[in-house]
Amino acid sequence: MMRINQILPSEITPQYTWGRRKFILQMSVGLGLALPNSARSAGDNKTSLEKLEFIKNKAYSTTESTTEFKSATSYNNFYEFGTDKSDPIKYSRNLVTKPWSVNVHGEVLAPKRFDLDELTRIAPIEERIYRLRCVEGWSMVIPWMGFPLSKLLKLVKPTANAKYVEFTTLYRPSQMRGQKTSVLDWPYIEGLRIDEAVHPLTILGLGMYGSVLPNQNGAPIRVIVPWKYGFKSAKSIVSIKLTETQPQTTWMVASPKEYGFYSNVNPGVRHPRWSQAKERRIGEFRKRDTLIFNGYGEYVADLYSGLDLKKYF
Ligand SMILES: Nc1nc2c(c(=O)[nH]1)N[C@H]1C(S)=C(S)[C@@H](COP(=O)(O)O)O[C@H]1N2
Ligand SMILES: [Mo]
Repeated sequence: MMRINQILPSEITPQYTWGRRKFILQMSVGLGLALPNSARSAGDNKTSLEKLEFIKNKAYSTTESTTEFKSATSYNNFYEFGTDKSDPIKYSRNLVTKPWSVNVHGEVLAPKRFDLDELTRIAPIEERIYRLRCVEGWSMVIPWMGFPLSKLLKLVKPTANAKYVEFTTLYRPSQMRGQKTSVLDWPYIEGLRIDEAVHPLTILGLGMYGSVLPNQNGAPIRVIVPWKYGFKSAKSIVSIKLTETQPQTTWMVASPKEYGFYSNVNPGVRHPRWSQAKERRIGEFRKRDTLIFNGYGEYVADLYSGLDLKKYF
């Protein structure tokens, strides 16, 4: 990494953001902005990813051992790049993630488009080591870097009509080859009830394993909802819209009998084509019992008291 002889950004910005700012400064001063995106974001090479400053949030982190970086970045679901687990790492390299912004709008008093730099400064970046459970029956343990979604939502002042939050992924077929096919209705849309969205476990992810997100994991910003099936955690988002009515999510539209709006991890509600009672942790052979709410029941069960989780699956 090139060096520059200027005031350290750490002297002018809070501790938790200066890692990113230092990097951006070095990139623009030392190398110019024409550097191919792949050099910044090749997920198969951890050292090429920009490091993030963060504080560990132990209270919300599992102490289970984390999944290998290599597995978490090469075995992915990101249909924008293809349906094979190995497609995202292969075909996401040329996704341009700078500049990037997220439009936060809808039922809010103060709609705003936030650029990535603003997003990184909303709150201290925390490490949250979360389990991620895919509806397909496998799981991982990933150290995410992010901050609570509630901190962003507060800034735009939701109106009394805001009952749901809708997340939209980038639509850019020229760089997302899967969007030239019709495996799903593009762009990818996911949603949460507002109380789920502002729950302290729900975060916006900016990184993993101490560095920014590799493209295949949803660079530069994604949603992470650890008690729900992985598909609720939309990647590479460009829009957050607060709505009065329940969003039509991509997987509900694709297959309503298989994928409901709630999609809480639930060993008692089978997918029509397979049981959800067991799961396999990537890196292990044995199967383990699936935990209700992916093991986060003590934090989130209250959100669903009185709701029939077989009906609202
Ligand atoms: N935009 C978008 N987001 C997405 C998906 C996708 O295909 N497109 N796949 C989902 C699924 S099914 C899972 S299991 C997780 C996987 O996240 P990971 O690859 O970072 O482990 O991303 C989710 N987010
Ligand atoms: Mo998934």
